[in-house]
Amino acid sequence: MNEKSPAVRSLLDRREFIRSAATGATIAVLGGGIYRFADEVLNQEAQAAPRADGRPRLPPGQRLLQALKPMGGEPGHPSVSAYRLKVHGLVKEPFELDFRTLLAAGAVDLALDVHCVTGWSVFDAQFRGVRIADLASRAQVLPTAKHVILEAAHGYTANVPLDVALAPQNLVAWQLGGKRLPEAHGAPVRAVIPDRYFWKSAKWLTGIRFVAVDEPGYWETRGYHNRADPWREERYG
Ligand SMILES: Nc1nc2c(c(=O)[nH]1)N[C@H]1C(S)=C(S)[C@@H](COP(=O)(O)O)O[C@H]1N2
Ligand SMILES: [Mo]
Repeated sequence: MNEKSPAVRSLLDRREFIRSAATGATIAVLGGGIYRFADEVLNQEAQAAPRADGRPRLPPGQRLLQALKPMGGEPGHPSVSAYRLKVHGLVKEPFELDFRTLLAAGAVDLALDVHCVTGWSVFDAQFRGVRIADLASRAQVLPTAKHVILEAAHGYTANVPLDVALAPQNLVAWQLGGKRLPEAHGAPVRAVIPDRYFWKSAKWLTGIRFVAVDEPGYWETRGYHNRADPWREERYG
């Protein structure tokens, strides 16, 4: 394999090509050579294309997949009619939304990169949801709040500092890839915190609680890193 030949480089600039490379397709290039592009080529391209903040798009030690992998967990109640999201804790105006009200609370469609601690990442996963920041401003978070606890079915929780939680790419999401979120991925509603390892993205979300003192969650109390920044490889605590 010759990654540096100009023909290969120019092909690599084309998105469509990158997609076919991801499938491991065999490609004939100018000059008659046949190159089989393994996933590593795509991963090297991903490493080379930095984010707006200058970080490599693919964090260290991660490998790109084409779609989210269901990683398990104990699902909550699947029914949308029974669904409630509670926004509470250190806020001036706590509130609860049912599914219909949530859908009408200012939905956005975002293409988000996610990074699982087990080593896979997905680029541009299409989520529809409401920004956590919008829910927070509606609740009027008190100045004493410093951390956010994402609460899910069966007592699963994940913690993030308030400033991290309020980043504009963080969602409470009910659609993935233009379709209703599959149950395995957290239906009816999950959190998405793309810039932290994916365990922070609580599936089967039931509440967002603002607190003064940090509360390490399900994985954070089982040996995983409290901050979980994929670019620092904060996998284990
Ligand atoms: N409620 C709940 N949320 C959860 C989990 C869980 O077990 N329960 N697992 C976490 C972990 S470890 C990961 S990697 C992601 C996986 O999300 P996915 O199954 O949609 O890929 O969900 C996170 N959210
Ligand atoms: Mo995970």
